[in-house]
Amino acid sequence: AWRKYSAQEFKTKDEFDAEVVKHIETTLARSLFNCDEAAAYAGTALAFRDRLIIEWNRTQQQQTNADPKRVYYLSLEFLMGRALDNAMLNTGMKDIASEGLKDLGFRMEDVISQERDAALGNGGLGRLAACFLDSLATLNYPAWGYALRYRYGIFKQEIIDGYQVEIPDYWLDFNPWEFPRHDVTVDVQFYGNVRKYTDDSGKQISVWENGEIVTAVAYDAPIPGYGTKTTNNLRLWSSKASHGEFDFTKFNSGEYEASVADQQRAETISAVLYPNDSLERGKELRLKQQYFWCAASLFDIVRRFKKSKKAWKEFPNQVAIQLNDTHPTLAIPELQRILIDQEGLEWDEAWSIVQKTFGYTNHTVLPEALEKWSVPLIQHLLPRHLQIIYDINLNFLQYVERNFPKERDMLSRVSIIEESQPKMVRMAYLAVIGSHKVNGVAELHSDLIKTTIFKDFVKIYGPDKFTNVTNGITPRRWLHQANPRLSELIASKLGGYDFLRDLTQLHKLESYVDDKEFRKEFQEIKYANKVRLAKYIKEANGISVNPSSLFDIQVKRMHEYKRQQLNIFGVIHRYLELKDMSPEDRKKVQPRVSIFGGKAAPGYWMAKTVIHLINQVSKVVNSDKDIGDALKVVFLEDYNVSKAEMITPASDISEHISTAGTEASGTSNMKFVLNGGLIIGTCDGANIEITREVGEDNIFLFGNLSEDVEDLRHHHFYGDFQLDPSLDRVFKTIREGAFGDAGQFSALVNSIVDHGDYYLVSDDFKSYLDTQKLIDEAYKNQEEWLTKTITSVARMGFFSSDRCIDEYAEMIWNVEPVKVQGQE
Ligand code: 26W
Repeated sequence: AWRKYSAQEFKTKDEFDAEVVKHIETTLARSLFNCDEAAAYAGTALAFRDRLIIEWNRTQQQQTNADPKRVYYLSLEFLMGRALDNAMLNTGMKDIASEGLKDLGFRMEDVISQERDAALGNGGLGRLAACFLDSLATLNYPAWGYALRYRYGIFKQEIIDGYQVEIPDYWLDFNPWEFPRHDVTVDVQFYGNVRKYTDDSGKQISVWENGEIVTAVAYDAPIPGYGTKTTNNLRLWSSKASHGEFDFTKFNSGEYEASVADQQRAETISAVLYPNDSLERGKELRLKQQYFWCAASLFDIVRRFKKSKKAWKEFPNQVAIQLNDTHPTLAIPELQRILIDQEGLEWDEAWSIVQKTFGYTNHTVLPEALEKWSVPLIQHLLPRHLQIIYDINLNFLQYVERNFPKERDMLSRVSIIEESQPKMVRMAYLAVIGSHKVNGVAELHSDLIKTTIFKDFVKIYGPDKFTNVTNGITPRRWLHQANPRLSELIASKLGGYDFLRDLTQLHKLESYVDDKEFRKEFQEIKYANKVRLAKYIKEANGISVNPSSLFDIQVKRMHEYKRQQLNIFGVIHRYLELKDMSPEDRKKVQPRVSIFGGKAAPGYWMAKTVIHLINQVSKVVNSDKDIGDALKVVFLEDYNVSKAEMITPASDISEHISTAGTEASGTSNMKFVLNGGLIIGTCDGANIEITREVGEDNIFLFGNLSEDVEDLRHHHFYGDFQLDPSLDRVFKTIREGAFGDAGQFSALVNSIVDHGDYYLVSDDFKSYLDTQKLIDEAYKNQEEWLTKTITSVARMGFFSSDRCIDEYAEMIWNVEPVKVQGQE
């Protein structure tokens, strides 16, 4: 691999070891005589951290001096995973460190696995934000991420007796990657009242007062780019009581307990990541989190802008703020409030600045995931913001009325305020109205939002406000780090690792598709990755799987729309077919391992039922002597980023089988193909663009199209449908108790048989089974399969998050890279 620069590198393994030892003995105050893997990890992390700090300081200084337009990515989630391996690869010094650790008696793999995941996210949206930070730094964009410093990330999942159990993820015991900035604080107000008066010049003034103050403290984490000197900043806000340790007046008047309770209430704001990834529950604490984080971040951004002493109209030329879904939408009324109440701007001038500053990314069309907050709740918590939201709405509706005088019924449809009981604030509408661009995350999804949830807004603003930026993934983590041998093989053919910075270069691999030596190595790497996963399955689940079997993987959050139930019903069908066969015939079938993984939101009973069913099927099938290697079923506990890095390179087929029109994009689909696996998928999200790139012959598509979904649901509604006969048989088997007490699964079965089959499992079942058959046949021809996988890898260049970030920079942010100069 390339080496970064001279000033900050370890020139030899001995130099590295000296640094590690120094940190273990001094920073950690530990003796080398009981240096375990945890200490080796800590020493290594601290040694690399020192390197990052120098780069990070230099980047921030130079960006401050150049004072270019910056990007601020507001996301309630950053699913970062581990940092050490990434830091080693990005600085180009992993090889030296491996040698050094070996001398100290440690294996690099073991040291890396000591680190806890930074699991500050639920799934796709949070991991996308993490990939974006990697690309922003690698492409030298001056960019900051803003989020919350949760004390508890996404819960740890344990499977006990086949059921999901949630364990708190307290991850901050030792985190060398964060730097508390006790001097960088913001006081954030809640509750209180608004006092209005007219000043001497006759101007209406609003003062938000008598609220409760909570202090935000900044914690910063360095984000190194790959092969660049840019190291950007991720700023996480932690909440604490505004009066420090405890309230002395209360303490002195004997209210010691009350003062500690106050402190705990303040700290609760940033205590825990909400584990729902698609259901909005309207909890007050969640709204508090959102405002706390938006207010602290905007104060910070405005403070930085004001240092430059530029005129306010320059603000949108210095600042681009991207809203990752509607979670940070309160930033819109907050900036308007700062500009009019605190900086004294006129409404219209302020509003034009606000609109130019924000961009909004939508990640879902599922109605239950669209955020709405009750008017009484906002009135109580943020009284001034509610007034501003009403004023934004009034101006907007007047504009609509002027421009569409004949469409009176449009007004209630597009109003930010839903006239329900209680009234609700529709956050997505506020985000659309307050932004200059709105984007979806894959072509189909961006088309769908224009024809469904934002249809009226396309008419009001014209189509140019709405655009598409198809998601991407960072090839650094998802190829180079997760699959180092494949990365090395590619580098050996492409003349180095440049493809990691320009993934389109992968196309040159196509000329090696017939190269015998290359094919052999490619296949060996896939096999080795499967052996590694098989070993892990044995350790974690006690199940022996044959690495020569077809590995069929579905890992993602558990959700009805993602249809893990379709997959497991397919597995049961396969099991029944195997049972029907003679032992001789059974020997002829393609052996398969069906692997599942994913968390269910703690209150999502149906998703938990599917986990339970998978585990029950696993128990029955794996212990059935008739079946042997022909079929194994595995549920991997606690799927997370670091496990994904091991699992992804080991797939032959991965499943991306959402009901058409429901998965906005998907990003693991891209990761699997980039690592030499094929897809079984529906015509949904980014699967469609993956098909465009790799070619129809290299993907297994099935099922109904999104344009047919509405009709199909109608048929179900009017009782006009026939349950698929194979699915009927599967249900019969479940009802007979083949997988334990049938009562446990009745709600799941009934959702399809009696309650309209909303996700169209029955409608797609036959097509799914037929396609799985095709896959069994195709896999038997290993040479052809290999050709498909190599060709696909070569055609995945489009899906780098670098391409994606360049599109945002050009179409939405209007920002340019700033090259950081280093001392050579
Ligand atoms: C309000 C509760 C809530 C929390 C999170 C609702 C919705 C979310 C996210 C939008 C869920 C999510 O992660 N969406 C995923 O975003 C990915 C990145 O764009 C897409 O690839 C996935 O298709 C989409 O489901």
